[in-house]
Amino acid sequence: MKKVILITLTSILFAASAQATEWLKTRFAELDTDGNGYLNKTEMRGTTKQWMDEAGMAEQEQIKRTNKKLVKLDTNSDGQVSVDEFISDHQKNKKK
Ligand SMILES: [Ca+2]
Ligand SMILES: [Ca+2]
Repeated sequence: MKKVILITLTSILFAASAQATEWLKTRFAELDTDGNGYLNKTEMRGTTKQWMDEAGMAEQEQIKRTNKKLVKLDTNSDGQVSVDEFISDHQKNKKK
């Protein structure tokens, strides 16, 4: 009986994380406006502009923070964020 519960739980968790990955991929595709599979600085702004505007942040501060976020996401330092870098950052955040 215990084993059945464990298997059920594992498949629920797996489904949830697969769904989250799918969601992130969709989100990434929306942000990647030129569709080259990478987010550059301009496209990254699309991820942060709305909430930064809402937070009342000045333009210069917004750009500074966005660039910082890009550097953080860009684990292989090629100046762009790939879909893998994008997804693994979200997974890292979840573990915290
Ligand atoms: Ca792009
Ligand atoms: Ca990169």
